[in-house]
Amino acid sequence: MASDISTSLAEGRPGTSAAKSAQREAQTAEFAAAVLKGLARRPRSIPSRFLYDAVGSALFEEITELKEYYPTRTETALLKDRGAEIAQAIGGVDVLVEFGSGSSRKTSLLIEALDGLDSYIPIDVSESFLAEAAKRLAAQHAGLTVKPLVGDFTRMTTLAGAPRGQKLGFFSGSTIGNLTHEEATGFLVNAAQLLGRDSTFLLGVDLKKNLDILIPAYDDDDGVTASFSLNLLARINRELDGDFDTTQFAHRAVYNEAKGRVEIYLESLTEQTVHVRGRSFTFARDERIHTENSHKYSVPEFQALALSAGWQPVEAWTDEDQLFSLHLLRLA
Ligand code: AVJ
Repeated sequence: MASDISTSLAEGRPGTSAAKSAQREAQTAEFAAAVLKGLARRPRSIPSRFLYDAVGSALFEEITELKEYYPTRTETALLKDRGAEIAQAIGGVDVLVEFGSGSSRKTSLLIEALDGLDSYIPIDVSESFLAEAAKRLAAQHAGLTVKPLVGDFTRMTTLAGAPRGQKLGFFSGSTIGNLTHEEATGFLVNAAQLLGRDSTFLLGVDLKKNLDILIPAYDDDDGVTASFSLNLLARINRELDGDFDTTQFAHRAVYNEAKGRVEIYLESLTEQTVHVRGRSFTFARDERIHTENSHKYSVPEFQALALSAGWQPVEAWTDEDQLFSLHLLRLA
């Protein structure tokens, strides 16, 4: 059977250029609203999803290859080394549903380990990433039906056009760490509804660990993570007629012990006034904008969270240095 990439996408008519420019406009309006609201409130904060424009996504790819950034390489090694064992624990599966079309390397390793998989459904808000990932995966796995779904999986209530059969969800890279515990629980409840009865869910979750390892992963020597954070201000300048001087803000990564998370901030190095879309924002020296959270979970902590969202923990795999975990969950 030849690989088939379905073009029936979930939302809109993304093929036409009119639809594309309308979509771009809607995205800019959403970004503007979030930035103006986020800079006006105290403490100031901007949601982390806005870090991922084209420049930010390319910088994040660079982060995943840094010596200090252990999550990507550790998760990939777990999938490679324990893939057979993981596939056995999962059992029969027909449809793989990936939340966020991540690096196709990790997905490929999982697909290879799973025997008898029929279809792969990557879900992502970015149509271009999705199309590219879908094309790569279809080319790499002859006989696999690839049906990309454009949309925000946190708000999706059904898997439009999904084939019948046993489903496995996949949410890699500890992306769930961006969510608060409450948001993560909500996400898991929604995923249970999307995947349906008897489904399984494989998630990559970053472990709690020594700060000597954790902090450099979010504040590397080459300053790639700093550039990734500061790109948010550059993006505001590009898209929202902003005048941030990116040399007058610094990237800060701090661990919040009580909340079990790395918090990322942009800190004003001086007293300064910045303009965005004609509005003024005055920063005191040392005043911060909160841009990201990266929650860390021990194995039992994540299992308790999963249980509270209606998922039964089946097994968890960790590397020998206890840096990263893969959790398998099952719906009763
Ligand atoms: C994509 C959310 C998993 O928290 O490790 C990495 C994002 N930010 N370095 C993470 C991130 C700065 C990353 N996640």
